[in-house]
Amino acid sequence: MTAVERYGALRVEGTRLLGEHGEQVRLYGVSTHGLAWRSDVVCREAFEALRDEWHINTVRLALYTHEYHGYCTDGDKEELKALVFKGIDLAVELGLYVIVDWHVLGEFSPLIYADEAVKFFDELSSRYAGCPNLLYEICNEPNGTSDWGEIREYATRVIPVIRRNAPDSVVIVGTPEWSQRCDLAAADPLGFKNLLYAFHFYAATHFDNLRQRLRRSIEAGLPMFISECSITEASGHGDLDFVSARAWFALLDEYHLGYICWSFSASPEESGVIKCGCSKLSGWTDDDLKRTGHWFKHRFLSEEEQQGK
Ligand code: IDC
Repeated sequence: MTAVERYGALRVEGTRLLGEHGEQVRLYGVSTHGLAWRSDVVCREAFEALRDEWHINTVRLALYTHEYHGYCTDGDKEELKALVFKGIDLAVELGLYVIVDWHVLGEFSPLIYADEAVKFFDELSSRYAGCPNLLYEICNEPNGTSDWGEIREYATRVIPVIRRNAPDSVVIVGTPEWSQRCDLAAADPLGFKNLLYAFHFYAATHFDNLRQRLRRSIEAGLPMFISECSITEASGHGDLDFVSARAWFALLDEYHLGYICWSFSASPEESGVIKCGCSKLSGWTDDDLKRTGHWFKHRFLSEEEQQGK
């Protein structure tokens, strides 16, 4: 039975993500690198192998807005959109959940491309209205001077557009400082139902003070989702920190938080889980994986044991 057959349409109640029959759901899986950067992983072979060999239940499609042939800069809009649709259609076929990530990063503020976002999410949500597989992530990592007020303004423009077409959809909202200031959102949450707030961590850079911040926000009632994480440094490079990773995942386990690994790619940095030069789209052996790849693959495989399937 696939994850979507099992849990169906998702909803948020309190701090918990629930399936159609009221059971708590943990989403876990991988994010693509920028879709314009390595599009070949958006194919049936890779998604099916991720599901069947790594036992993930969710794929995140990272649509950079600004850099890497960004959707709002020099990217080919139609091509990128077609890739997003292809990724969603594959997820539907394979019973995976799929997150479409409007990858705000280099432009700092989600307001910069808010008009484009409204157009994009309107088209997406009308095309996939009623699709239980799809979650909408409206701004990856606001940063720089972008504060919660700006994100609130942006979210208040974009969420109603999505909800007009897909009233019950789950929407993931980023927070200031690279989706780490969940405390600001917890102090002033948005007035929409079925929201998850994003928190991102890179275990070799982010430690206990941020774990405490995440814990306090959940305890304050904010529903959280880890839409990006790795066990590397925040640069995506550097040494791995297995001790910090263990502490992070103990916290995630305590609250049954969903998480997505950045990134399923052969990018040169350590966070790209596939070794550089490996172009396989399935059947990755241990030799094909970086240490991050080994770690996440084993983590995913242990999810099922934990959940007693
Ligand atoms: C990184 C990519 C890297 C790329 C860079 C561009 O791994 O190849 O050169 O973006 O800025 C994030 C971001 C995510 C980053 C990742 C690792 O959401 O886009 O990817 N990271 O640095 N936040 C914290 C870390």
